[in-house]
Amino acid sequence: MNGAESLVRTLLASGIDTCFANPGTSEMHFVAALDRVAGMHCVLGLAETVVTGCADGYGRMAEKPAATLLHCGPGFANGIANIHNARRANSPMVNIAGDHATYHRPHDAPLTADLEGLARASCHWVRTSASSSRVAADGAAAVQAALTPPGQIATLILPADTAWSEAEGPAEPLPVPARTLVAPETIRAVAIALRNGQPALLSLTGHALSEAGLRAAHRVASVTGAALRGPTQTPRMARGRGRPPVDRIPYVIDNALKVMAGMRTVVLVGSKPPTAFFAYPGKPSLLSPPDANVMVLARPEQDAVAALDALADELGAPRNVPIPDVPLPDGVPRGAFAPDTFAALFATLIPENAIVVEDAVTSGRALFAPTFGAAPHDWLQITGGAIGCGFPCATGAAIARPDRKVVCLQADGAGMYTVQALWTQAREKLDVVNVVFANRVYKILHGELLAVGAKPGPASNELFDLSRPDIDWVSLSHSLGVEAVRVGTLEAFADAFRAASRQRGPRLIEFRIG
Ligand SMILES: Cc1ncc(C[n+]2csc(CCOP(=O)(O)OP(=O)(O)O)c2C)c(N)n1
Repeated sequence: MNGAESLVRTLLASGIDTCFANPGTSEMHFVAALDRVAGMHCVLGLAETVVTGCADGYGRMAEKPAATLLHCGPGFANGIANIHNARRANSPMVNIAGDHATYHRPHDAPLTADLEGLARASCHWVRTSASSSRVAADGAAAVQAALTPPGQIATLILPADTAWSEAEGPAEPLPVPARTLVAPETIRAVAIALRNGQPALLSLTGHALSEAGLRAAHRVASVTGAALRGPTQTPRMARGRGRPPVDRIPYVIDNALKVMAGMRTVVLVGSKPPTAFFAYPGKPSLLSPPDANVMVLARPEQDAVAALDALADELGAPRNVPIPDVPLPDGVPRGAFAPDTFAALFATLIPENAIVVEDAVTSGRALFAPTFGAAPHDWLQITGGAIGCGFPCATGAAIARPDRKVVCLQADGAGMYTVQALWTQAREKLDVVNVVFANRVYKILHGELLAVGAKPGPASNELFDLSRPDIDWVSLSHSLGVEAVRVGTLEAFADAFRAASRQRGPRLIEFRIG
């Protein structure tokens, strides 16, 4: 058996059965090993940023890593933006990055690059296999690193000769550390701070946004009056009817500051101190009032759910606190697209148990509160601000959970970064309804220009405008194998969305705005 086969067998033994790939010559022995060993679902992505975005969505929904197969430094570099989003989501991921044979590197052939440097800059764990006999053990260590709480990006670099030379055999899976428990004195200290009755906010992320985590946080809120907030961009959150209605910290800094204003205690539950997305002249970076007491209940790698429940017990909260019924917005919105009327409509359309993946930028701003009363669903957002996460993340989520409907809400500018993922959805016959908000402009950047104190002019108009030519999403989608329709009103959208949801398989709805 060669090193590549020892690695494929090790990955399978460690529970990895899905590989998102865009291979090249240095990965040929890995591909040949995939031919010899049954059990790996191999999924082709037509750009590395699609491959890594798929692995992100997969990791968030499967709660275990997929492997990616990437080609040398340039291929890895193409994948970094969505590795970055995955890292911010604490998605588990194992990248197998093929590279030149060890003896070929000194000759500086065209694809030679500082692959290890690129990987170190973007991943939690990086190792270059030194020999074919090490590959299997390195593979097992990579999976262990990826599964180490709260979830990590591991990259194993595989020089071609370590893949094709003789190896002894696969390695056994390595033990995965459990989430550590929060110390009782930390829980008591937070309870004391919350008992003083002054305005407090719990900033939740990671598995604190699971249904169990949100229910535990809801118990804490019921006896302390503390506000609950998720991050501006949530990795995955259990939402809808029967789940505590928790909003996120707004993106727009003035709105975020309003949410945080007057807070005397801010409790971090798996999260970092709430921070503005960008610096704006004359505005603070940190969103909590400067004199607030910022306390850590649980670090990201700790068991935040157990900590929240222990905190609720310490505070004497009842075990079961009823979740308020949040009514759906009144009326059936009609007419042209607007973020708030779309949100009110979408709340009535979310399929039961759907996975909603959102990279909708300005079109998605108003979606959270109106959908509190929607059918139960999970919501995944672009976590690292590197736009172009939606299509691939939805693709990976659909592969992880073929039993659930996936809805991808995608802004058009962001969508053009990774539109190739639609082809993978068609190839894999995935059950995804893609909605593209075709406003034909980088709308957010007009607001950002003003927010940093600059003025619009010919250059900004030219650089933010996506028309001339208009992108024809229906033709584009058809050419990639996904049936598509165009709508221009909310009522037409509702009809198209219901029709798409009734069928299995990928669909795209272009919502023409303006
Ligand atoms: C990888 C990456 N490149 C560039 C940007 C800067 N950027 C932020 S939003 C944006 C445009 C978003 O436009 P669109 O997706 O059409 O959404 P809209 O603003 O129209 O709602 C750009 C280019 C970014 N965030 N990430």
